[in-house]
Amino acid sequence: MRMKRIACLMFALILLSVLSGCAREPAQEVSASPGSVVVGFSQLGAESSWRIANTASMVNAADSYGFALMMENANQKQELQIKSIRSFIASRVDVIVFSPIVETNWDNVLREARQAGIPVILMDRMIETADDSLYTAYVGADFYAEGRKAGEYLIRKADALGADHLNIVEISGTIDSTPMRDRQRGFMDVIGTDPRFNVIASISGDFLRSKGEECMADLLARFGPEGIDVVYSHNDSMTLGALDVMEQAGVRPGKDILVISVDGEADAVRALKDGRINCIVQCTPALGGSVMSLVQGLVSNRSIPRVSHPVEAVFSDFDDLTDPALEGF
Ligand code: GZL
Repeated sequence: MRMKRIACLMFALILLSVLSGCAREPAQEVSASPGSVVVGFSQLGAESSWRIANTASMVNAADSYGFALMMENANQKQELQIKSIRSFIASRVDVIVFSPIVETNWDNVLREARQAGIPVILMDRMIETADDSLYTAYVGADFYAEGRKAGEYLIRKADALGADHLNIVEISGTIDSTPMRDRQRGFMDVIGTDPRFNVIASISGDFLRSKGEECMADLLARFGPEGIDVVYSHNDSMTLGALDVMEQAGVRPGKDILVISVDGEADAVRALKDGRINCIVQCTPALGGSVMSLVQGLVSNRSIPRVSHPVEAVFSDFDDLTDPALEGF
């Protein structure tokens, strides 16, 4: 019966995605044994190495738990995430997991999930809602702490350099996303009252490498290499784009302009070791194990923690960067 139900679910999902003409990718199901738990997972996109590693973490963890994972990729479109959640509800999955691309406008579809008796786990990003009962748990980084860590590094660096005035430009992530909002808020709460620091611009690169390049080119055109002392970029993909543009302009990133980044992907860690990035605040994509552990708790009728944050570090030019264990994801 269970396998017949999953087969029907798959047919229904494929049919839905064809009929709805939506661009979301049809559900990819991780094979599972009959009678397994079915998890509906809406992933927001594939915008960065972080996101790709995060998806792999979810797929691997579902497989290790023996769960059937119905995964749909929304290609950076909230409306496609909402469609996916509705299709999971129609398919009567056991648990819904999703990474909300932005914080707002989720109440209606999450009320439908609650009405259907399907628990929802937020993975990686939060939602803004007046009704906390719309989701059961959040698994993901403390982005405010990440922003604070970036600010604390900059204060330490300014102290070490004896700098008395630093112009900062911020290349932020997807507007209204939790990491963008909280990495900015945490950073500003640490450096905002220090007279040495002046944030002269903040523009969004949407977590994309290509837009990180565009942002850096725009900032250099507006302020000139001499007018910028620090780049604070909300993820490594945008940072790596910005490094290329700085070097094409004759700037030595990490020396002429300080570079602070977030995530910890392998190419960025290599740039850190090469002195092209000064600080990386770690943001781990490996959330799948924690998510599936909560799913196991839910289907076993155990109580589960409301918020789960991974332990995350900071890597910088104050550290011994020769450690081979420091390699990124
Ligand atoms: C953070 C995650 C962010 C990463 C980016 O948990 O939401 O989205 O920092 C990714 O690389 O695109």
